[in-house]
Amino acid sequence: MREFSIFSIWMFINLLLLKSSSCASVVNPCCYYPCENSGVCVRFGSDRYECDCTRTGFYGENCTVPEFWTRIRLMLKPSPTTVHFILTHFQWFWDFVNSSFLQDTFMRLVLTVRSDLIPSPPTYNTKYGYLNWESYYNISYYTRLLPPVPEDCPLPMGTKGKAILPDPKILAERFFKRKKFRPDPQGTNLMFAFMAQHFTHQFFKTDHHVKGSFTKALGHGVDASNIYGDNLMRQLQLRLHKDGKLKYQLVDGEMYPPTVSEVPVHMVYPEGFPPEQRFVIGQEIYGILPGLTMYATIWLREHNRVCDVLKAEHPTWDDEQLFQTTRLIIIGEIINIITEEYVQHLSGYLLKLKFDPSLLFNVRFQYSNRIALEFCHLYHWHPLMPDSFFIDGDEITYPQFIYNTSILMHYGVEKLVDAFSRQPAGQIGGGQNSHEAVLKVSEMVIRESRATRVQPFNQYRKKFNLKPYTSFYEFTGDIEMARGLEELYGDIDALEFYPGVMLEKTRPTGIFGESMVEMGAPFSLKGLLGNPICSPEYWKPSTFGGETGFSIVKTSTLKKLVCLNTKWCPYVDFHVPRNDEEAKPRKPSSEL
Ligand code: ACD
Repeated sequence: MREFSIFSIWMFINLLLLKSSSCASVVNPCCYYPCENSGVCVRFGSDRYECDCTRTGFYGENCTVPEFWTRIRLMLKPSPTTVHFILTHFQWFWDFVNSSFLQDTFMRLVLTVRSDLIPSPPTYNTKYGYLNWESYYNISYYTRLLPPVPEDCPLPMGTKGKAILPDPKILAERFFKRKKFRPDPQGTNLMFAFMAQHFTHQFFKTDHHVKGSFTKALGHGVDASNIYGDNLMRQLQLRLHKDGKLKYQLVDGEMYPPTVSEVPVHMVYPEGFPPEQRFVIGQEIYGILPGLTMYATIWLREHNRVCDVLKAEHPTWDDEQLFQTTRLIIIGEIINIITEEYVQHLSGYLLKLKFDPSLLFNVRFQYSNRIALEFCHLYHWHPLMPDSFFIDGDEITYPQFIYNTSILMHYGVEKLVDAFSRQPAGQIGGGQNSHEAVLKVSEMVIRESRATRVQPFNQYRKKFNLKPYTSFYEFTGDIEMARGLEELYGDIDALEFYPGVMLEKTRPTGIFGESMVEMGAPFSLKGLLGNPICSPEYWKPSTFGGETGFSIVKTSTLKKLVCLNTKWCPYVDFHVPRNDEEAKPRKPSSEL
């Protein structure tokens, strides 16, 4: 009896070992990414898969055969390079378009073509590579466009490339670190760079303490939480509770954010930093750079200015209604400025981009948004940062600039805006343009993308209807960089997502390459127009307190935002001065 049971245990262990070794030799077929054209790979048994091609426009085992209308569409569809060329050339044509009904037609096309690429409702997240309720419902996760690389793949990027991915430190040193400052050929300045940082940190707030790509920004879009705080407790602390306004301090008659001595909320400052210099802002990290504190001050002033405008029209409204309505106006202003000036600038298009939510009222569009991990990663645009900062004739180094709130008080908003609008920012794409002070961030993104098993760059190229690159040389155009990447990654299909969007060859005179635009634009436009204020139910005067508030939203510009809140109007733009007139120094008497 005893012998029998020992034998059976031995047999059982052998069977287990056999089973596990036979499983180990079978590669999960989804690791080969066999399903094309957004087909979904589902594993059956241990070695079989099926591609679900439903509504992809393709059929066949791997969703590779186009249906009739797909074939026609593909034949007629111009390449992204052709579309970009047309949009950035033929001034006479675009002058005509911009002054006719055709502007609306083109703008609608841009919005729909781009946002159709974003799944809505959202799909996967870092924990779930298949659809499920938790991943839809739990908004603490960033969503993802592509599921994670399956855990059981033989290689880190699936089935191609090296068994060990390159050291992020080496990648950063060799391919990201600046050799010599390369200004952006599109003329981007630091006013743009700080706007990018100020604006995006309302919806990119990765919770680094929790594994699995969690975000602290639960609004998943433009909610102005960088101004009002990302939770109700913080918002209530920041509010004056009178006339809808936010708390402030006056210094020489000018409005600045209050300090932690007056408003005890959590802000990130170095240990020992004097409390009277710790500004309190909606976003807890905005004390780090004077450019962010400057924007926080401008938006604080704008909020309180709009409250006065509303109060004059609605003397019966209580603090709450004034606050809430002003917040919606501020959100509208942000979306308008970002669409018509910020994205316009980035695009380099001659088509004049227009913020008009009603363009989508008669097409299929969902008013919701979920921030994606891939969007968060691709938006790490640290090459924008210069070697040092020039303000009013002074050169300021990084150690003098970081966590120095006195810079804002010392120069004032006007001089900072003027200086930042004149100083060129670095070109984002093409590699080797990140200042040493920010190099760690690229390393961090790469590490995080590995921890979250982000699929290879070429898989994302396909997801966004771009041809996958066939060689590193085709990808960078730089023989030395191509050789280096090849040596480290071994296969172009194993190149990671973030190095992919950042190191790709830039378009001629462009701020970045094709992939950044083709992948960034869909996330952006869906996020901007998917905001509830853009829906037919909200987009009407009453939402904004009447025609006055509605008009503030519809006519907002970066220049008005600054100059309605400063004593004199500095040079203010997302582009460095284009001509002698713009380059002329501004004086305190300058008018709007
Ligand atoms: C188009 C318009 C031009 C797009 C040009 C560049 C896009 C590249 C990256 C993203 C750019 C801006 C991001 C702006 C706003 C983000 C809003 C997010 C809201 C949640 O060709 O389509």
